Amino acid sequence: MPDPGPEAGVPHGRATTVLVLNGPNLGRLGSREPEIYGSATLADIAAACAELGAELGLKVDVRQTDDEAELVGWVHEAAELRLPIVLNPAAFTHYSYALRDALAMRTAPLVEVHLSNPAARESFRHTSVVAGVADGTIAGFGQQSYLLALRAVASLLSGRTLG
Ligand code: CA2
Repeated sequence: MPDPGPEAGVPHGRATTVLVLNGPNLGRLGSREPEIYGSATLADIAAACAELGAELGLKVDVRQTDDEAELVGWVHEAAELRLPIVLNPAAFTHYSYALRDALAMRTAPLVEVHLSNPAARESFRHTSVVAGVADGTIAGFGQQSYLLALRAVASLLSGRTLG
């Protein structure tokens, strides 16, 4: 792939694209365990992200896969094009060093999100191998976690996050 240049992923009068990437089983949201994950489907979340993205001047590209290799491929794409990522790695959060290594190659903002609060659940969910390479993590707010993450990306892109 050709070098995307120093300004790739940064707006020039057109919206920056944010990849909103979702790992295994999240395509089945809304069907089971609403007390843990809420009743919104991934399509509902995608629609809410698109609406907020438009307000923030961001184009939102929501994807889901059950396949680790496909997710790693999308992260490579984001790294090459310098696109910001909002990522719910789902179960990959807790053990995918391949995903972590791919994420470590990127330079644009990365916000990890979870619908539930993994820290308040089983001990195997207390470790995120992704968190250490993310700009930050938002967890426990259902579909609002994604919207808060988009706001964090907008803030990071404008350089205002810690101000
Ligand atoms: O809370 C989150 O967003 C999680 O990333 C969800 C993952 C879980 O492994 C993480 O520890 C926390 C699980 C996603 C399962 O998706 C479902 C979809 C439909 C019905 C039930 C679960």
